Amino acid sequence: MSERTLVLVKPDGVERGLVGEVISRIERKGLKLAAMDLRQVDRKLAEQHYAEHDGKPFFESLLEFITSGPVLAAVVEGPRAISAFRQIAGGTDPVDKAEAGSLRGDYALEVQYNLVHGSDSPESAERELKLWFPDLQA
Ligand code: RTP
Ligand code: MG
Repeated sequence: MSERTLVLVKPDGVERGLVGEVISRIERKGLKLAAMDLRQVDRKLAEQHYAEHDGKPFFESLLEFITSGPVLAAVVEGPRAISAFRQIAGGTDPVDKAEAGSLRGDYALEVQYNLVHGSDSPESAERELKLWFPDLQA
């Protein structure tokens, strides 16, 4: 059964020219792009997207970072797309958690500048897809 996940290439990844690398790995894994959009994230969308982290010490700098430059937002679909993309991304901390061979393991050093986002569960995916792509057909 196919599922959908929200993938973001964060401002660091766009700035460093790694959009193609991210898309390439998604496609090579066998996942499909259902929608894609380069956009500037405003404070409101950033707060809604990262609502679960409200109150944490890194929340404010996370909002500043995600609104600091264009973000590539994509809807990615395929069998087990949510877990499959989390595997491609690697763990949140790019050195201690992300394995070599993952995007974060290969291209990132600091936890805030960890290149990509992927929804972490079916519930998160549903919420985030509504937020970022409200007009997307089911
Ligand atoms: P994401 O939501 O961006 O896909 O990342 P994730 O699930 O792997 O990690 P999550 O726990 O949801 O954290 C969201 C983002 O917040 C930043 N962060 N900074 N300074 C810190 O300790 C810290 N911890 C998390 C990262 O950019 C992380 O991706
Ligand atoms: Mg997360």
